[in-house]
Amino acid sequence: MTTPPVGIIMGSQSDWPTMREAASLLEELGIGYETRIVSAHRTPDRLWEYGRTAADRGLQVIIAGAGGAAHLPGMMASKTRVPVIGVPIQTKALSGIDSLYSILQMPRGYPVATMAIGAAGAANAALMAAGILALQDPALARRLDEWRAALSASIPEEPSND
Ligand code: RP5
Repeated sequence: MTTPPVGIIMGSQSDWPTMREAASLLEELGIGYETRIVSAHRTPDRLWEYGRTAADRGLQVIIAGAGGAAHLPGMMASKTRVPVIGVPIQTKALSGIDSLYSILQMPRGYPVATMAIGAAGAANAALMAAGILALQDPALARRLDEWRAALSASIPEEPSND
């Protein structure tokens, strides 16, 4: 089976309602992806194996969502040179601030491109991945430009009372 360009990984099944936002935007833009549950704490061997093989398998971008002590994106970045985009999942206890800080504050040398907390962050992760892939893919670049133009055109010039 050929490897799609994007890997969407998440720490738990409970992250999927958020990470689905990334998956559906990739679909809208015609970008192939795979999905895996990979937990830094509960399945560390799976994390290591995914990171160890990511570049050789042909993955070009990894979108990693995790919540709470959200070590998945950073640990994945430590294991592969494939760019990692981190999505902080909104949490009940601390509203996702815990996830955000866990993902954002990487030490020099192992970056994670950190998105906003929650669904908007997951959607933007897909758009960020699309922008990276579009650098080498003119057809995707056109689709992404069209998507952006359509969003822009959907914003009314004046507020409505309805
Ligand atoms: C993290 O712990 C996951 O990314 C998830 O956001 C959080 C809670 O996981 P569950 O207890 O819902 O499985 O590893």
